[in-house]
Order: sequence, then structure tokens, then C-alpha cells
Amino acid sequence: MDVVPLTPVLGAEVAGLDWSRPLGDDELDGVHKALLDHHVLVMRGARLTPEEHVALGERLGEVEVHAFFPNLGPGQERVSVLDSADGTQASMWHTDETFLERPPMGTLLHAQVIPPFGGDTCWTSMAAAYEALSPSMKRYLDGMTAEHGLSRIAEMRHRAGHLSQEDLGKAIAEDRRCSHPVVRQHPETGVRSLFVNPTYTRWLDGVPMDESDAVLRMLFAHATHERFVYRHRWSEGDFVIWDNRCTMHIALAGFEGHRRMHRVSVLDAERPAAG
Ligand SMILES: O=C(O)CCC(=O)C(=O)O
Repeated sequence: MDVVPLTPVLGAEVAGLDWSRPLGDDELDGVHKALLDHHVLVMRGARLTPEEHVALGERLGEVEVHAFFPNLGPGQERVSVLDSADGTQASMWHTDETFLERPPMGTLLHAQVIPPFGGDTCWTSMAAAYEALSPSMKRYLDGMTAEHGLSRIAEMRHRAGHLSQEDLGKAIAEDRRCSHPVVRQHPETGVRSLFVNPTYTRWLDGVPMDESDAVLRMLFAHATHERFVYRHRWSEGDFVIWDNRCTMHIALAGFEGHRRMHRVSVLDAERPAAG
């Protein structure tokens, strides 16, 4: 198995795996180690069936049914489908489902149909972004928590004219919310990362709202600077695994043509913990 870094801070291409059979235990250990080292792994030409996709996820942990993405249907609910034909896309920076108590530790995304150009995905290293903050900003964030909520998605859909005010009200009433440390420590590597994102993070707990908005805006601008980012140009069959404990990602909108992805995500065993 060859692991070739794609940027100085995150991303590596993994080659030399035989996808026509389940990975051996040594190979899986190698993938796991590469994921801890590089946060995002790109594997070309995997072409896994939905069953194989879930089975690989299960070897990393508990595979969830996503809170709101459509899926392959009865018996295959754990394979979510992001299909541009039905308008499903994830075109805001986020870390997966941080409104949950135990958000996914990792996600496995498999390209089924890719437009001739555009539709790339970007990941940013929240570990490198944290590391690059000033000592005084690190001290300010130390011990702080932030509220995350699902209803942000409904608000965005309402603003874009895709959801009525009544349905927005329902989404807010039924919101799923959770507070997490703003700086989390990776449970396996011990490395500290920023753990806030523009899609789900609502506010920093215990500070005035204007201050919270301003600090979050600054953190998002900082964390999405290109020096922390890997941008992936997809080919059909590409299979990408990422570590949600130290990254955010975005699917770039604005492409023409059909884009269809299968995704599986694996819940963390524990709640995010501050370092
Ligand atoms: O479609 C993509 O490239 C990204 C998907 C995504 O954001 C997700 O699965 O959470």
C-alpha cells in the first residue's frame, strides 16, 4: 500500500489496495494509520457495492442512518445518497452532524456519477488551523463550548426560498441541539483541533451574541484559508474517507450536469472532549 501526501497539512492518496475483495486486517490497520496521519484519504477506482461500502464502514465503528440525507431505501438506509438531480448537496463548510452528542468520527464518500467539470469537494485541516492561531486566541478559546443545532439547515433553506415559514417554525421547535468544546482533542492522536463550523454551530456559550458572531466569523475565515485546504477533483469510482474529528469540508456548488455520491458515516464511540 502506497500513501502519497497531497498537501503539507492534509490529504493523501492511497494506492495499491485490491478492491475486488474485503481489505485484510493489516491493510485496514494501514488505512486507519494513514487516516490518523493525513485526515483525508483518496482511493481511486474502488467501485464498491452499497453492501461492501457499509461493511467497510462497520469495520471502523457503528454505521449510522444520517439525520436528514435521503438514502437507498428499505434495508439500505445506512447508505445516504447525495444526488444533484433531487437537489441534495452539501455546499456549506461543515463537519458532519455536530448537532449530535456523538457526531460521526469519519465518513466514507463514494463517487457514482460525476459531472464533466466542477463539483469538487474541499477539506480543511482544523488541526492546522488551530495550531496557527495566536497564543492569546488559543487561551481565549480554551475551555469554551459552543452550541450546535440542526435547525440552521432549515433556516438556510427558508432564506433560499425552499422552505415555508411554517415548516421553519416546526424545524426550530423540533431542533436537535448539542454543546461541544470549541477546541477538541483527538481521542486517538491527542492533537487539538478547532471544532466549530458555519453550518451547525450557533453560538459560543456564555459570551455576548455580537462577540460570538464576530469570533466565529473570524475562526471560519481563518480555518478555510487555502493553506489548510485540499481540493479534490472527482472521478467516478473515487472513494474518499475523512476524519471528522479534525476536518471540515464543503462540496462546491455551481457545476452543470449530474453528480451522485453514496456516503456512509461512522459514529464516534464517545462525545468530543476538550484537550
Ligand atoms: O458531496 C460531497 O462532496 C460532500 C458530501 C458531504 O458534505 C457529506 O457527506 O457530509
